[in-house]
Amino acid sequence: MDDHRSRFLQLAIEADALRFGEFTLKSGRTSPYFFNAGQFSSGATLAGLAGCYADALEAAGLDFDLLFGPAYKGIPLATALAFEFARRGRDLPVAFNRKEAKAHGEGGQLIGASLQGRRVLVVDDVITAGTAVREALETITAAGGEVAGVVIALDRQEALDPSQGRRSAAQALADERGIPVVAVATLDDLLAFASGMATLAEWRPALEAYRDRYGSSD
Ligand code: OMP
Repeated sequence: MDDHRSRFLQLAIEADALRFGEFTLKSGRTSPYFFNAGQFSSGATLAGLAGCYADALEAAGLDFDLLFGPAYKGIPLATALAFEFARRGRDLPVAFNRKEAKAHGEGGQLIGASLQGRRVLVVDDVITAGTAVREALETITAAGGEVAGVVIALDRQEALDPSQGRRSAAQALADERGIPVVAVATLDDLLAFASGMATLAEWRPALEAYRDRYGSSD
């Protein structure tokens, strides 16, 4: 497993951002695990996470010139990643949106650098069905940006409707929009990581059963 994958999973477990038990997802599915990026809630944990995103992007060789963090969870992620790239010698513009458009002051829905004519990378936390990321793509296009790709911390590798084929939501999005979707780690990586950790071994059967039921084949 690439270093950034295991480093990210280790960090997520230490920060309590990856939890095991019984969770109801936005899709209504009951999942034996949940990823809560909001638990990366200190400078050091965000810096560690941003390093994992940057390594995954460098490994994937993506080309982009602006970072976009969808409200709310993408905002600190894109900002931390911009700091990390600056630390590595690349100063990138960063922007994000409000959930509610502001009618007074500077107005509008977007904050930060202009998206006009830029190759925009969406920086978000997780893809299950891909609904949240799809909304971000609409915002970017409406603001005159070109979507260069998507980076997420965790790809849950779920098929939208397993009876209709086993393509993952992330892959479906990549095919539909013709853009790369890069994940720091996937459910498969989590399963591999869990086999090497005694404390996670008890959750492996539930994770595998979930993967069998809802998982993609890609
Ligand atoms: P999709 O829009 O279905 O891709 O789901 C992404 C959203 O689901 C995230 O932005 C979260 O609101 C939520 N979520 C998590 O944060 N972590 C998970 O492990 C699973 C979900 C989820 O509900 O599917």
